[in-house]
Amino acid sequence: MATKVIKGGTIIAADRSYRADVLIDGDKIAAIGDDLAGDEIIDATGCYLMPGGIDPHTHLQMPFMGTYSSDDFDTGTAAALAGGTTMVVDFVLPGAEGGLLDALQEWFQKAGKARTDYSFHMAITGWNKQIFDEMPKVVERGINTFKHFMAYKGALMVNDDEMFASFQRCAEIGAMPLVHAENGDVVAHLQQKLLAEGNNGPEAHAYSRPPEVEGEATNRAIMIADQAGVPLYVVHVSCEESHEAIRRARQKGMRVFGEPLIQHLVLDENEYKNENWDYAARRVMSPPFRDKRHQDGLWAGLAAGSLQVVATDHCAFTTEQKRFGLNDFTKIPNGTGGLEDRLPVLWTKGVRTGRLTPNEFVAVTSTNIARILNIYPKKGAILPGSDADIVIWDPEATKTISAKTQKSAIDYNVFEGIEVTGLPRMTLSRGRIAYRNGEVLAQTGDGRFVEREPHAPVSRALSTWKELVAPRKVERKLEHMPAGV
Ligand code: DUC
Ligand code: ZN
Ligand code: ZN
Ligand code: ZN
Repeated sequence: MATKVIKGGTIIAADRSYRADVLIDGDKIAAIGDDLAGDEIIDATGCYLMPGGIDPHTHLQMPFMGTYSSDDFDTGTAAALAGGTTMVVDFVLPGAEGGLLDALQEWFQKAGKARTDYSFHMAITGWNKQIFDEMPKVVERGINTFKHFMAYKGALMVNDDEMFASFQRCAEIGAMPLVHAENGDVVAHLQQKLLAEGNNGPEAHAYSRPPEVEGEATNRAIMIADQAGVPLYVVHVSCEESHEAIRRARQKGMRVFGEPLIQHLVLDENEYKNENWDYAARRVMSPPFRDKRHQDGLWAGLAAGSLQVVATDHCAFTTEQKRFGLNDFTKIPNGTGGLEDRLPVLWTKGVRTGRLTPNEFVAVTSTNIARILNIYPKKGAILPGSDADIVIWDPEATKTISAKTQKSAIDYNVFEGIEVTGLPRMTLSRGRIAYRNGEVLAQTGDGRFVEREPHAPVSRALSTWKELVAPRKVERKLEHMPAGV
Protein backbone atom coordinates (compact mmCIF):
# COMPACT_ATOMS: atom_id res chain seq x y z
CA MET A 1 0.00 0.00 0.00
CA ALA A 2 1.24 3.52 -0.79
CA THR A 3 2.63 5.35 2.20
CA LYS A 4 2.27 9.01 3.13
CA VAL A 5 4.65 11.26 5.04
CA ILE A 6 3.55 14.45 6.73
CA LYS A 7 6.53 16.79 6.81
CA GLY A 8 7.34 20.10 8.43
CA GLY A 9 4.73 20.09 11.19
CA THR A 10 4.98 20.25 14.95
CA ILE A 11 3.31 17.37 16.76
CA ILE A 12 1.14 18.54 19.64
CA ALA A 13 0.48 15.71 22.05
CA ALA A 14 -1.27 15.92 25.40
CA ASP A 15 2.11 15.74 27.16
CA ARG A 16 4.56 17.58 24.86
CA SER A 17 5.19 19.34 21.55
CA TYR A 18 8.00 18.45 19.12
CA ARG A 19 9.01 18.68 15.49
CA ALA A 20 8.88 15.39 13.56
CA ASP A 21 7.72 13.74 10.36
CA VAL A 22 4.87 11.24 10.53
CA LEU A 23 4.87 8.18 8.28
CA ILE A 24 1.48 6.65 7.55
CA ASP A 25 1.09 3.16 6.15
CA GLY A 26 -2.51 2.24 5.35
CA ASP A 27 -4.77 2.97 8.34
CA LYS A 28 -1.97 3.36 10.85
CA ILE A 29 0.89 5.58 11.90
CA ALA A 30 3.98 3.54 11.01
CA ALA A 31 6.77 5.79 12.30
CA ILE A 32 7.59 9.19 13.78
CA GLY A 33 11.01 10.70 13.25
CA ASP A 34 13.30 12.92 11.21
CA ASP A 35 13.66 12.74 7.45
CA LEU A 36 11.19 9.94 6.86
CA ALA A 37 10.51 8.87 3.27
CA GLY A 38 7.20 7.81 1.75
CA ASP A 39 5.33 7.63 -1.54
CA GLU A 40 3.26 10.77 -1.02
CA ILE A 41 4.49 13.89 0.78
CA ILE A 42 2.04 16.10 2.67
CA ASP A 43 3.53 19.48 3.49
CA ALA A 44 2.54 20.75 6.93
CA THR A 45 5.02 23.61 7.24
CA GLY A 46 3.84 26.11 9.84
CA CYS A 47 1.12 23.77 11.07
CA TYR A 48 0.48 21.68 14.14
CA LEU A 49 -0.27 17.96 13.93
CA MET A 50 -2.82 16.93 16.51
CA PRO A 51 -4.69 13.69 17.11
CA GLY A 52 -8.12 13.94 15.47
CA GLY A 53 -10.80 15.33 17.74
CA ILE A 54 -13.10 12.86 19.46
CA ASP A 55 -16.58 14.14 20.28
CA PRO A 56 -18.01 11.79 22.90
CA HIS A 57 -21.45 13.37 22.94
CA THR A 58 -23.63 13.54 19.83
CA HIS A 59 -27.28 12.85 19.01
CA LEU A 60 -27.52 12.17 15.29
CA GLN A 61 -30.91 11.40 13.74
CA MET A 62 -32.29 10.91 17.23
CA PRO A 63 -36.02 10.62 17.87
CA PHE A 64 -36.67 13.30 20.48
CA MET A 65 -39.53 15.57 21.57
CA GLY A 66 -41.79 14.54 18.72
CA THR A 67 -39.24 14.81 15.91
CA TYR A 68 -35.78 13.65 14.79
CA SER A 69 -32.60 15.67 15.18
CA SER A 70 -31.77 17.00 11.73
CA ASP A 71 -28.13 16.04 11.31
CA ASP A 72 -27.80 12.35 10.59
CA PHE A 73 -24.58 10.33 10.53
CA ASP A 74 -23.88 11.61 7.02
CA THR A 75 -24.17 15.37 7.51
CA GLY A 76 -23.13 15.23 11.16
CA THR A 77 -19.86 13.46 10.49
CA ALA A 78 -19.17 15.69 7.45
CA ALA A 79 -19.41 18.64 9.84
CA ALA A 80 -17.15 16.79 12.28
CA LEU A 81 -14.40 16.27 9.69
CA ALA A 82 -14.56 19.88 8.53
CA GLY A 83 -13.91 20.86 12.13
CA GLY A 84 -11.05 18.42 12.75
CA THR A 85 -13.07 15.74 14.56
CA THR A 86 -12.44 12.17 13.40
CA MET A 87 -14.60 10.18 15.80
CA VAL A 88 -18.02 10.66 17.38
CA VAL A 89 -19.74 8.73 20.15
CA ASP A 90 -23.50 8.78 19.72
CA PHE A 91 -26.26 7.85 22.19
CA VAL A 92 -28.44 4.82 21.46
CA LEU A 93 -31.98 5.35 22.77
CA PRO A 94 -34.08 2.23 23.33
CA GLY A 95 -37.72 2.67 22.34
CA ALA A 96 -40.59 2.35 24.81
CA GLU A 97 -41.05 -1.36 24.03
CA GLY A 98 -37.77 -2.41 22.48
CA GLY A 99 -34.77 -3.72 24.35
CA LEU A 100 -31.19 -2.56 24.20
CA LEU A 101 -30.11 -4.94 21.45
CA ASP A 102 -32.97 -3.93 19.14
CA ALA A 103 -32.05 -0.29 19.58
CA LEU A 104 -28.39 -1.05 19.00
CA GLN A 105 -29.27 -2.73 15.72
CA GLU A 106 -31.17 0.36 14.66
CA TRP A 107 -28.20 2.61 15.50
CA PHE A 108 -25.77 0.41 13.60
CA GLN A 109 -28.04 0.86 10.62
CA LYS A 110 -28.14 4.65 10.94
CA ALA A 111 -24.38 4.83 11.49
CA GLY A 112 -23.78 2.99 8.23
CA LYS A 113 -23.75 6.48 6.71
CA ALA A 114 -20.94 7.77 8.92
CA ARG A 115 -17.91 9.37 7.28
CA THR A 116 -15.89 9.29 10.52
CA ASP A 117 -15.27 6.42 12.89
CA TYR A 118 -17.87 6.11 15.62
CA SER A 119 -18.86 4.40 18.81
CA PHE A 120 -22.00 4.40 20.95
CA HIS A 121 -23.15 4.89 24.51
CA MET A 122 -26.25 2.88 25.43
CA ALA A 123 -29.03 4.75 27.24
CA ILE A 124 -30.80 3.07 30.14
CA THR A 125 -34.28 4.63 30.18
CA GLY A 126 -36.09 2.12 32.40
CA TRP A 127 -35.35 -0.97 34.43
CA ASN A 128 -36.51 -4.56 33.93
CA LYS A 129 -35.13 -8.08 33.54
CA GLN A 130 -34.62 -7.72 29.80
CA ILE A 131 -32.42 -4.66 30.27
CA PHE A 132 -30.51 -6.37 33.09
CA ASP A 133 -29.90 -9.40 30.87
CA GLU A 134 -28.97 -7.41 27.78
CA MET A 135 -26.44 -5.07 29.39
CA PRO A 136 -23.55 -7.59 29.29
CA LYS A 137 -24.43 -8.38 25.67
CA VAL A 138 -24.07 -4.69 24.85
CA VAL A 139 -20.62 -4.77 26.44
CA GLU A 140 -19.78 -7.82 24.32
CA ARG A 141 -20.62 -5.73 21.27
CA GLY A 142 -17.90 -3.26 22.27
CA ILE A 143 -19.89 -0.63 24.18
CA ASN A 144 -18.73 -0.07 27.74
CA THR A 145 -20.75 3.02 28.72
CA PHE A 146 -24.39 3.40 29.80
CA LYS A 147 -26.15 6.75 29.91
CA HIS A 148 -28.80 7.70 32.48
CA PHE A 149 -31.11 10.68 32.15
CA MET A 150 -32.02 12.16 35.53
CA ALA A 151 -34.32 14.60 33.68
CA TYR A 152 -37.00 14.39 30.93
CA LYS A 153 -39.66 13.10 33.30
CA GLY A 154 -42.22 10.84 31.68
CA ALA A 155 -39.88 10.16 28.76
CA LEU A 156 -36.24 9.20 29.31
CA MET A 157 -35.84 9.81 33.04
CA VAL A 158 -34.83 7.07 35.48
CA ASN A 159 -35.34 7.35 39.24
CA ASP A 160 -32.73 6.68 41.94
CA ASP A 161 -33.91 3.12 42.45
CA GLU A 162 -33.42 2.30 38.77
CA MET A 163 -30.18 4.21 38.58
CA PHE A 164 -28.65 2.42 41.58
CA ALA A 165 -29.61 -0.96 40.12
CA SER A 166 -28.15 -0.07 36.74
CA PHE A 167 -24.95 1.37 38.26
CA GLN A 168 -24.45 -1.87 40.21
CA ARG A 169 -24.92 -3.81 37.01
CA CYS A 170 -22.31 -1.58 35.35
CA ALA A 171 -19.91 -2.41 38.17
CA GLU A 172 -20.42 -6.13 37.60
CA ILE A 173 -19.75 -6.00 33.88
CA GLY A 174 -16.87 -3.50 33.76
CA ALA A 175 -18.92 -0.68 32.28
CA MET A 176 -19.07 2.98 33.25
CA PRO A 177 -22.31 4.89 33.82
CA LEU A 178 -22.85 8.36 32.37
CA VAL A 179 -25.42 10.81 33.70
CA HIS A 180 -27.38 13.73 32.38
CA ALA A 181 -27.60 15.37 35.79
CA GLU A 182 -30.67 17.56 36.35
CA ASN A 183 -33.40 16.96 38.91
CA GLY A 184 -36.21 16.05 36.52
CA ASP A 185 -38.97 16.21 39.15
CA VAL A 186 -38.13 19.77 40.09
CA VAL A 187 -37.73 20.79 36.44
CA ALA A 188 -41.20 19.39 35.66
CA HIS A 189 -42.72 21.40 38.53
CA LEU A 190 -40.93 24.60 37.56
CA GLN A 191 -42.04 24.21 33.95
CA GLN A 192 -45.70 23.94 34.98
CA LYS A 193 -45.39 26.87 37.37
CA LEU A 194 -43.82 29.10 34.73
CA LEU A 195 -46.42 28.16 32.13
CA ALA A 196 -49.24 28.79 34.65
CA GLU A 197 -47.81 32.25 35.27
CA GLY A 198 -47.88 32.98 31.56
CA ASN A 199 -44.16 32.52 30.99
CA ASN A 200 -44.17 30.53 27.78
CA GLY A 201 -41.18 31.97 25.89
CA PRO A 202 -37.68 30.50 25.44
CA GLU A 203 -36.31 32.55 28.37
CA ALA A 204 -38.52 30.47 30.69
CA HIS A 205 -36.57 27.39 29.56
CA ALA A 206 -33.55 28.70 31.45
CA TYR A 207 -35.61 29.65 34.52
CA SER A 208 -37.04 26.11 34.64
CA ARG A 209 -33.59 24.50 34.87
CA PRO A 210 -31.50 26.58 37.28
CA PRO A 211 -27.94 25.56 38.21
CA GLU A 212 -29.15 24.24 41.57
CA VAL A 213 -31.10 21.38 39.93
CA GLU A 214 -27.95 20.37 38.08
CA GLY A 215 -25.77 20.59 41.18
CA GLU A 216 -28.17 18.49 43.25
CA ALA A 217 -28.42 15.78 40.60
CA THR A 218 -24.65 15.67 40.14
CA ASN A 219 -24.12 15.18 43.88
CA ARG A 220 -26.79 12.48 43.94
CA ALA A 221 -25.34 10.60 40.97
CA ILE A 222 -21.87 10.73 42.56
CA MET A 223 -23.20 9.27 45.81
CA ILE A 224 -25.04 6.51 43.95
CA ALA A 225 -21.97 5.66 41.86
CA ASP A 226 -19.85 5.58 45.01
CA GLN A 227 -22.23 3.17 46.73
CA ALA A 228 -22.41 1.01 43.60
CA GLY A 229 -18.64 0.97 43.22
CA VAL A 230 -18.32 2.42 39.73
CA PRO A 231 -16.56 5.40 38.20
CA LEU A 232 -18.93 8.06 36.86
CA TYR A 233 -18.91 10.38 33.85
CA VAL A 234 -21.05 13.51 34.08
CA VAL A 235 -22.05 14.86 30.67
CA HIS A 236 -22.58 18.54 29.90
CA VAL A 237 -21.33 20.09 33.15
CA SER A 238 -22.60 23.64 32.73
CA CYS A 239 -22.30 25.33 36.10
CA GLU A 240 -20.21 25.81 39.21
CA GLU A 241 -22.67 23.79 41.35
CA SER A 242 -22.06 20.66 39.31
CA HIS A 243 -18.35 21.32 38.84
CA GLU A 244 -17.98 21.78 42.60
CA ALA A 245 -19.58 18.38 43.24
CA ILE A 246 -17.15 16.73 40.82
CA ARG A 247 -14.15 18.57 42.22
CA ARG A 248 -15.04 17.52 45.76
CA ALA A 249 -15.55 13.89 44.74
CA ARG A 250 -12.20 13.78 42.96
CA GLN A 251 -10.46 15.27 45.98
CA LYS A 252 -11.85 12.36 47.98
CA GLY A 253 -10.35 9.91 45.49
CA MET A 254 -13.44 9.07 43.47
CA ARG A 255 -13.13 8.48 39.77
CA VAL A 256 -15.61 11.05 38.55
CA PHE A 257 -15.17 12.73 35.18
CA GLY A 258 -16.76 15.98 33.98
CA GLU A 259 -17.51 17.12 30.46
CA PRO A 260 -18.31 20.77 29.74
CA LEU A 261 -19.64 21.68 26.29
CA ILE A 262 -18.12 24.26 23.99
CA GLN A 263 -21.49 26.07 24.02
CA HIS A 264 -21.48 26.60 27.80
CA LEU A 265 -17.87 27.79 27.74
CA VAL A 266 -18.64 30.56 25.28
CA LEU A 267 -22.36 31.43 25.24
CA ASP A 268 -24.39 32.70 28.20
CA GLU A 269 -28.00 33.08 29.30
CA ASN A 270 -28.39 36.51 27.71
CA GLU A 271 -28.92 34.60 24.46
CA TYR A 272 -32.41 33.68 25.72
CA LYS A 273 -33.34 37.33 26.25
CA ASN A 274 -33.06 38.13 22.54
CA GLU A 275 -36.28 39.72 21.27
CA ASN A 276 -36.31 37.50 18.21
CA TRP A 277 -38.17 34.30 19.22
CA ASP A 278 -36.36 32.17 16.64
CA TYR A 279 -32.96 33.41 17.81
CA ALA A 280 -33.67 32.49 21.43
CA ALA A 281 -35.41 29.18 20.67
CA ARG A 282 -32.52 28.00 18.51
CA ARG A 283 -30.37 28.18 21.64
CA VAL A 284 -32.69 26.11 23.80
CA MET A 285 -30.80 23.10 25.04
CA SER A 286 -30.49 21.31 28.36
CA PRO A 287 -28.80 22.28 30.53
CA PRO A 288 -29.38 25.86 29.35
CA PHE A 289 -26.69 28.47 28.90
CA ARG A 290 -25.74 30.00 32.25
CA ASP A 291 -24.90 33.31 33.81
CA LYS A 292 -21.44 34.34 32.59
CA ARG A 293 -19.85 33.86 36.00
CA HIS A 294 -19.99 30.07 35.54
CA GLN A 295 -17.70 30.16 32.52
CA ASP A 296 -14.50 31.11 34.37
CA GLY A 297 -14.94 28.10 36.62
CA LEU A 298 -15.39 25.72 33.71
CA TRP A 299 -12.29 27.06 31.96
CA ALA A 300 -10.31 26.79 35.17
CA GLY A 301 -11.51 23.22 35.65
CA LEU A 302 -10.21 22.24 32.24
CA ALA A 303 -6.80 23.72 32.99
CA ALA A 304 -6.64 22.27 36.50
CA GLY A 305 -7.90 18.82 35.51
CA SER A 306 -11.11 18.74 37.56
CA LEU A 307 -12.92 18.68 34.19
CA GLN A 308 -11.42 16.50 31.49
CA VAL A 309 -13.31 16.71 28.20
CA VAL A 310 -14.95 19.31 25.95
CA ALA A 311 -17.86 17.96 23.90
CA THR A 312 -20.79 19.39 21.91
CA ASP A 313 -23.98 17.42 22.70
CA HIS A 314 -24.59 18.04 18.98
CA CYS A 315 -28.36 17.66 18.61
CA ALA A 316 -29.41 19.90 15.76
CA PHE A 317 -32.96 21.05 15.07
CA THR A 318 -34.07 23.40 12.30
CA THR A 319 -35.91 26.62 13.01
CA GLU A 320 -39.06 24.96 11.75
CA GLN A 321 -38.65 22.19 14.32
CA LYS A 322 -37.93 24.72 17.08
CA ARG A 323 -41.27 26.35 16.27
CA PHE A 324 -43.11 23.30 17.66
CA GLY A 325 -42.76 25.23 20.90
CA LEU A 326 -43.98 28.61 19.69
CA ASN A 327 -46.61 28.87 22.44
CA ASP A 328 -45.01 26.58 24.99
CA PHE A 329 -41.28 26.57 25.72
CA THR A 330 -41.45 22.99 27.04
CA LYS A 331 -42.19 21.83 23.48
CA ILE A 332 -39.15 23.48 21.86
CA PRO A 333 -36.91 20.56 20.85
CA ASN A 334 -33.85 20.74 23.10
CA GLY A 335 -30.54 20.84 21.32
CA THR A 336 -27.92 22.85 19.45
CA GLY A 337 -25.15 22.11 16.96
CA GLY A 338 -21.40 22.43 17.36
CA LEU A 339 -19.60 19.49 15.74
CA GLU A 340 -17.88 21.63 13.14
CA ASP A 341 -17.08 24.46 15.54
CA ARG A 342 -15.84 22.76 18.71
CA LEU A 343 -12.13 22.78 17.90
CA PRO A 344 -11.87 26.21 16.21
CA VAL A 345 -13.95 27.91 18.91
CA LEU A 346 -12.05 26.20 21.74
CA TRP A 347 -8.73 27.13 20.14
CA THR A 348 -9.81 30.73 19.64
CA LYS A 349 -11.43 31.27 23.04
CA GLY A 350 -9.15 28.92 24.96
CA VAL A 351 -5.66 28.66 23.51
CA ARG A 352 -5.40 32.11 21.96
CA THR A 353 -6.53 33.74 25.20
CA GLY A 354 -4.01 31.77 27.25
CA ARG A 355 -6.64 29.83 29.19
CA LEU A 356 -5.39 26.50 27.77
CA THR A 357 -2.03 25.43 26.43
CA PRO A 358 -1.99 23.67 23.04
CA ASN A 359 -1.20 20.43 24.92
CA GLU A 360 -4.20 20.92 27.22
CA PHE A 361 -6.29 21.56 24.11
CA VAL A 362 -5.29 18.15 22.73
CA ALA A 363 -5.96 16.53 26.10
CA VAL A 364 -9.52 17.86 26.39
CA THR A 365 -10.51 17.38 22.74
CA SER A 366 -9.03 13.94 22.15
CA THR A 367 -6.55 12.19 24.45
CA ASN A 368 -8.44 12.29 27.76
CA ILE A 369 -11.66 10.89 26.35
CA ALA A 370 -9.77 8.18 24.46
CA ARG A 371 -8.35 7.06 27.81
CA ILE A 372 -11.66 7.34 29.65
CA LEU A 373 -13.42 5.31 26.94
CA ASN A 374 -10.65 2.72 26.81
CA ILE A 375 -9.61 3.26 23.20
CA TYR A 376 -6.19 4.84 23.84
CA PRO A 377 -3.73 4.78 22.06
CA LYS A 378 -5.63 3.43 19.04
CA LYS A 379 -7.39 6.81 19.15
CA GLY A 380 -6.37 10.04 20.84
CA ALA A 381 -2.65 9.82 20.07
CA ILE A 382 -0.07 10.37 17.37
CA LEU A 383 2.10 7.35 18.11
CA PRO A 384 3.43 4.44 16.04
CA GLY A 385 0.61 1.90 15.82
CA SER A 386 -2.18 4.42 16.44
CA ASP A 387 -4.90 4.94 13.85
CA ALA A 388 -3.76 7.69 11.50
CA ASP A 389 -6.47 10.16 12.62
CA ILE A 390 -4.59 13.44 12.35
CA VAL A 391 -5.58 17.08 12.06
CA ILE A 392 -3.17 19.36 10.27
CA TRP A 393 -3.97 22.54 12.13
CA ASP A 394 -3.20 25.97 10.79
CA PRO A 395 -3.04 28.20 13.86
CA GLU A 396 -3.17 31.38 11.76
CA ALA A 397 -6.08 30.54 9.45
CA THR A 398 -9.21 32.56 10.13
CA LYS A 399 -12.87 32.54 9.25
CA THR A 400 -16.13 33.95 10.49
CA ILE A 401 -18.53 31.19 11.53
CA SER A 402 -21.64 31.23 9.41
CA ALA A 403 -24.54 28.90 8.74
CA LYS A 404 -24.10 29.74 5.05
CA THR A 405 -20.86 27.77 4.82
CA GLN A 406 -21.37 25.04 7.42
CA LYS A 407 -21.76 21.33 6.66
CA SER A 408 -24.51 20.81 9.22
CA ALA A 409 -28.01 20.41 7.79
CA ILE A 410 -29.63 23.14 9.89
CA ASP A 411 -30.39 26.72 8.87
CA TYR A 412 -28.50 28.61 11.59
CA ASN A 413 -25.46 28.35 13.84
CA VAL A 414 -25.36 29.33 17.51
CA PHE A 415 -21.78 30.58 16.99
CA GLU A 416 -22.80 32.72 13.99
CA GLY A 417 -20.51 35.73 13.55
CA ILE A 418 -17.74 34.54 15.85
CA GLU A 419 -14.38 35.07 14.19
CA VAL A 420 -12.12 32.09 14.76
CA THR A 421 -8.35 31.89 14.30
CA GLY A 422 -7.02 28.34 14.12
CA LEU A 423 -8.61 25.89 11.69
CA PRO A 424 -7.95 22.46 10.24
CA ARG A 425 -6.15 22.70 6.92
CA MET A 426 -6.51 18.95 6.43
CA THR A 427 -8.09 16.12 8.40
CA LEU A 428 -6.88 12.55 7.95
CA SER A 429 -9.11 9.70 9.01
CA ARG A 430 -7.36 6.31 9.28
CA GLY A 431 -4.74 7.48 6.83
CA ARG A 432 -7.10 8.86 4.23
CA ILE A 433 -7.47 12.56 3.46
CA ALA A 434 -10.99 13.12 4.73
CA TYR A 435 -11.11 16.91 4.58
CA ARG A 436 -8.96 19.48 2.80
CA ASN A 437 -9.34 23.25 2.42
CA GLY A 438 -13.09 23.47 2.84
CA GLU A 439 -13.99 20.24 1.14
CA VAL A 440 -15.07 16.98 2.79
CA LEU A 441 -13.51 14.15 0.80
CA ALA A 442 -14.52 11.22 3.00
CA GLN A 443 -17.52 9.43 1.57
CA THR A 444 -20.76 8.42 3.19
CA GLY A 445 -20.08 5.05 4.80
CA ASP A 446 -16.30 5.43 5.14
CA GLY A 447 -16.55 5.40 8.95
CA ARG A 448 -15.99 2.27 11.02
CA PHE A 449 -17.36 1.17 14.37
CA VAL A 450 -14.72 1.34 17.10
CA GLU A 451 -15.07 -1.46 19.62
CA ARG A 452 -14.36 -0.57 23.22
CA GLU A 453 -13.28 -3.17 25.74
CA PRO A 454 -14.78 -3.25 29.23
CA HIS A 455 -12.86 -1.37 31.88
CA ALA A 456 -10.34 -3.28 33.95
CA PRO A 457 -11.51 -3.80 37.54
CA VAL A 458 -8.79 -1.49 38.86
CA SER A 459 -10.60 1.49 37.39
CA ARG A 460 -13.60 0.71 39.55
CA ALA A 461 -12.16 1.82 42.86
CA LEU A 462 -14.27 3.88 45.21
CA SER A 463 -13.70 6.86 47.42
CA THR A 464 -13.06 4.55 50.30
CA TRP A 465 -11.73 1.05 50.02
CA LYS A 466 -14.56 -1.43 50.24
CA GLU A 467 -14.30 -5.17 50.67
CA LEU A 468 -14.87 -6.93 47.39
CA VAL A 469 -16.42 -9.88 49.23
CA ALA A 470 -19.61 -9.59 51.25
CA PRO A 471 -18.90 -7.99 54.63
CA ARG A 472 -18.93 -10.40 57.56
CA LYS A 473 -21.55 -9.96 60.21
CA VAL A 474 -20.04 -9.26 63.63
CA GLU A 475 -21.12 -11.76 66.32
CA ARG A 476 -21.70 -10.07 69.67
CA LYS A 477 -22.65 -11.22 73.10
CA LEU A 478 -23.67 -9.23 76.14
CA GLU A 479 -20.97 -8.83 78.74
CA HIS A 480 -23.23 -9.45 81.71
CA MET A 481 -25.89 -11.91 80.69
CA PRO A 482 -29.15 -11.12 82.40
CA ALA A 483 -30.29 -13.90 84.74
CA GLY A 484 -32.37 -16.55 83.09
CA VAL A 485 -31.04 -16.05 79.56
N1 DUC B 1 -30.03 18.00 25.91
C1 DUC B 1 -30.24 18.60 24.77
O1 DUC B 1 -30.20 19.81 24.72
N2 DUC B 1 -30.50 17.85 23.69
C2 DUC B 1 -30.47 16.45 23.68
C3 DUC B 1 -30.57 15.83 24.98
C4 DUC B 1 -30.14 16.69 26.08
O2 DUC B 1 -29.93 16.22 27.18
ZN1 ZN C 1 -28.20 15.46 28.23
ZN1 ZN D 1 -26.91 14.82 25.07
ZN1 ZN E 1 -13.18 -6.48 21.73
